[in-house]
Amino acid sequence: MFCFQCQEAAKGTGCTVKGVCGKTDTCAALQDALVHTLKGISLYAENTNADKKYGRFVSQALFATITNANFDDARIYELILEGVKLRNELKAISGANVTCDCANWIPSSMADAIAKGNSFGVLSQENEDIRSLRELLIYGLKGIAAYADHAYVLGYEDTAIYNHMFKALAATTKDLSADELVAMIMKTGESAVTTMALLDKANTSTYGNPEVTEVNIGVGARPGILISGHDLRDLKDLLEQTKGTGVDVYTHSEMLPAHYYPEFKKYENFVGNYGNAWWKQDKEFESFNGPILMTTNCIVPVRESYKNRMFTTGMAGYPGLKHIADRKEGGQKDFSEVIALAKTCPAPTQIETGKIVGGFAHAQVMAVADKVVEAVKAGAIKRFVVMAGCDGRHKERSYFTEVAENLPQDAVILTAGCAKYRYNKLNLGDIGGIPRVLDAGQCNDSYSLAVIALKLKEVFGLDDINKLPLSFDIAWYEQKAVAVLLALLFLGVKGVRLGPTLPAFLSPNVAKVLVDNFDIKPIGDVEGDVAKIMVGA
Ligand code: FSO
Ligand code: SF4
Repeated sequence: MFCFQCQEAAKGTGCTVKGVCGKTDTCAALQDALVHTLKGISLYAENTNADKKYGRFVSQALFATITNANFDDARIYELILEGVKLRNELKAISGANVTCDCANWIPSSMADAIAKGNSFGVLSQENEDIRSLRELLIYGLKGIAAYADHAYVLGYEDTAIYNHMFKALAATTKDLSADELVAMIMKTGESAVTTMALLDKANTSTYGNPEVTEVNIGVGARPGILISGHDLRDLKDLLEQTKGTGVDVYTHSEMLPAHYYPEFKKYENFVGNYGNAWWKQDKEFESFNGPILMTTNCIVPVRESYKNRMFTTGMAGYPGLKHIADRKEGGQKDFSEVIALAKTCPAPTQIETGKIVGGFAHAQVMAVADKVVEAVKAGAIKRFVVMAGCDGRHKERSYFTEVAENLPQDAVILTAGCAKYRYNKLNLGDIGGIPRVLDAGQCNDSYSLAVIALKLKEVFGLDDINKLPLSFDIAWYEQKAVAVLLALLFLGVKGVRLGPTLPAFLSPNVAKVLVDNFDIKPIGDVEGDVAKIMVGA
């Protein structure tokens, strides 16, 4: 295997024996064979007016290959078989004669698919710059795919997003120049903005606009179910089905922002958030005592002690865990087994107490825009620092906690994604009632931060987003963060600091293109970075 798609790639170069994430070499090969198949679908779909079902499939299958989403060989192989079937349908519809292997291969067995993945993996492209550009493109698409699937689940789709996915995936099979690939990457940034905007519309139209909320981080005395991942519709079904059963529902990691939505506040058994970011789950799932439902990534290698009470659903998967089937159209998923199990479990063990505050998505911030603008004009707020993205295991990530602690009192942190767990319990105070850490929501809600920035640009009458008193100090881990980064670049944001390390998939030449054109920089030492951030350097 060779995989270097996430920030924790072994030795900062790539996982070759087994993923640091736990992905086995067979699963990695199957995922590579799946992406190969999706390229075949795309080569036919890009020139046909393909039905939405093809775009939906490509989104869901790409989503399954995101870091920590699906470790289940059998499920990935099923997706390959389904993909080949859909590709052959499109082949017949288009009547085109495409010679690429990805457009024609037919797996005879799982072993055959593994062999295919091994011969068409990342390293099959020998030119390191072309490899780097193609993979950057694919990783951006994976992030978009995840967000597009969340929007689809809520009934929101946009064929332009699917069409771009086809074009871009097809582009990775063609003999394109570096410049042409860079242009496709920029278009992918545009598509990431469109997709995050669509998901924002889906979430807020369905569940209301997030509002300022205090979230309990302690526990109650009743048994509970812990829901993690990003899928809000799964949460809605679970809340409906646990109502009046005596079972409480808690969020973990990226599900925390669900508490900010008016629709979910209606449930008296939706009691709080348990624990921290995804990578601490091996300890926190143990002490939670009750069932855990993973709706999306991030799953870490599952311990025996809670294996029997952990479930996956949607595109998440893990061998040996029970998988809750998809809902029938218009219906709900059936969580009765999860609820029945919860009733036999003790209440969660308390690991902390208190509250955290969040809910500062665009509508809520706009509602207090006057106050914010006044604080900037009066000099009470000197700088906004976007510290969105992901958390992860690396010790170097304490950098982000220390930056948060060391920023002067007149700096406000704008956050989204699980990166927030590095500083959202620090009690950094407020500026005239405006908290110094404003949490917009999940990683996809980075879109909200962009909307807020564009609004501030308008209010201050500026012609360039980079003239705002705004800096970006982004933590990344997996491919959704790549999509968010490409979206920022498309929006013209310059000078983003990226850490804890730069992506292993950027070759020196491609990294140089990003530095030269967008002034992307690696994080440095805390003191130096804080000083530079405060003067916009
Ligand atoms: Fe975190 Fe995982 Fe949301 Fe990612 S839970 S790391 S960017 O999947 O998706 O922020
Ligand atoms: Fe390694 Fe990350 Fe790939 Fe997992 S997803 S195999 S940790 S590079």
